[in-house]
Amino acid sequence: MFCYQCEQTAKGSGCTRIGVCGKQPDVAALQDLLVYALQGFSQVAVEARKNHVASGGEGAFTCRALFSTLTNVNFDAARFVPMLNEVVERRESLKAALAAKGVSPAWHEAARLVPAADMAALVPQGEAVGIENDPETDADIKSLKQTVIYGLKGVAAYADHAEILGQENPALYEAVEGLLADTLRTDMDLGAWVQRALDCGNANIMAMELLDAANTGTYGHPVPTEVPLGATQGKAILVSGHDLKDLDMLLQQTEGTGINIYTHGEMLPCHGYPELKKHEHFHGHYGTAWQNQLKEFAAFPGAILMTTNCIQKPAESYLGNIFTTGLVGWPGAAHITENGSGKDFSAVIEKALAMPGFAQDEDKGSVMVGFGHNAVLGVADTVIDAVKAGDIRHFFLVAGCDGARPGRNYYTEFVEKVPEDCMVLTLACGKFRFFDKKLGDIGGIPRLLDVGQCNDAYSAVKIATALAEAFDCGINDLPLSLVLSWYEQKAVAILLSLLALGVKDIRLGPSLPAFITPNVLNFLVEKYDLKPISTPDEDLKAILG
Ligand code: FSO
Ligand code: SF4
Repeated sequence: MFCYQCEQTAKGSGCTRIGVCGKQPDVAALQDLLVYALQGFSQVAVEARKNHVASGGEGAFTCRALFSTLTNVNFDAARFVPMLNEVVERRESLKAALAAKGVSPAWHEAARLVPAADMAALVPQGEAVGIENDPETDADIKSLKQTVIYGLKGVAAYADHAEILGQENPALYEAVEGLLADTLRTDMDLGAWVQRALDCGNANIMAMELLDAANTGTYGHPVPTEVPLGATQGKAILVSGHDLKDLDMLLQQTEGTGINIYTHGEMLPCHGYPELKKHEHFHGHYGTAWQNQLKEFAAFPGAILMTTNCIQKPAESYLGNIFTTGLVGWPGAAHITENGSGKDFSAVIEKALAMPGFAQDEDKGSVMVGFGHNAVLGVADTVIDAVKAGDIRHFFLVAGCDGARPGRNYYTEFVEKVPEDCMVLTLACGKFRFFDKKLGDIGGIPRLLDVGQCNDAYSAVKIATALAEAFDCGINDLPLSLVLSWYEQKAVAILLSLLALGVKDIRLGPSLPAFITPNVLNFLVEKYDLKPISTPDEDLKAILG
């Protein structure tokens, strides 16, 4: 196997024997085969659009399948087989409709792929189309091509979350399929690939905007909300991942059962949504970021529901208590499927009722969430006045993923050292490095504002754009600095979006992507002033002068 799509890749260069994330070689091969099949499928889908052949949900399917290959989503080899077969079924039906219109171009090999009949033969088939066997010889083009593929995995994740809540945009699907089809091309120069990477960033803005509309349209705009960090006596279910609808369904199905619902990791911001927080048994938040789940899940005295990434190999002690749903999967963990009219979480509920629950109340303080674009822009006048009066000197967006590798305490130290006349906006699971710090307020506005999940990066973009408008300047002229941490491919998509918006001077850590070549990095440094993090002191000094 060879995989270098995430930040924790082995030796900073690539996982070759087994993934640091726990991905086995067979899963790696099946993911590569699925991506290859989707590249071919996209070539056919692009042709179908051009020829007005009716779409039967190809875009949504492509996103769903692509999302399943994102880091820490699905580790269950068997789940990839029906997806591969569905790619081929859908592809052949589009081809037949095209042929009926007299359109039968020369399809790329990927668009003619026939998956082998059994697992033993599928794995070598996947290995043959892995990154190492990419016929592309130009290292920089290969680097940008992989950047586009990884960015598209992130776009697909956002599009899938939005689709689950009924929000779709044909222009977004068209962009995803067009870009994925282009990744099969061998006739594009470096400039064209740079453009594709920026196009991927723009597609991601569309996806994030759609997801924002889906989340806020369904559950209301998040409002500032205090979330208890301890526990309350009684039976309990812990929900992790990112999916709001799964949480909503679970909250409804546990109403009146006496079970309290807790969030873990990226589900924390869900407490700010009016239509979710209205449930009295939606108690609070338990634990921190995804990489601490082995310890935190093992100690949780109830059932656990994993709705999306990031799942880690469950310890034996809680394998029987953890349930997966949606695209997330782990071999041996019980999986809850969609049954046509929703999901039936009774197995999770039964498990929670059979488990001890919390014997007593545990008070561990609280944190504030709910500072999405609507809440922050609601106090925009106060913020703008505070900036003009010199009460707020600078804004820092300290955002992105958390992870297991060392070096991430940079972000804790950075936030601790941000001067008191500066605000910190944060989003995604990297916030758990400092989310419970009491940073006080400036003129009644908390200095630490939790904008939401990584899925809410659009909120940060909207806040920055609105501030730039208010000050009649560009985003790069604002007293705003972006200090980002990345781990998986949603972060790649967000970075490409920021570059597409022309945002400069981003600091990125804890290490740079292994799939970026020195030449591509030089280009990013020269054109966008992108830089790796150094030390909190040096970076703060460089930013604040
Ligand atoms: Fe974190 Fe994982 Fe949300 Fe990522 S839980 S690391 S960017 O997959 O999704 O922030
Ligand atoms: Fe390695 Fe990351 Fe790929 Fe997992 S997703 S195999 S850790 S590079």
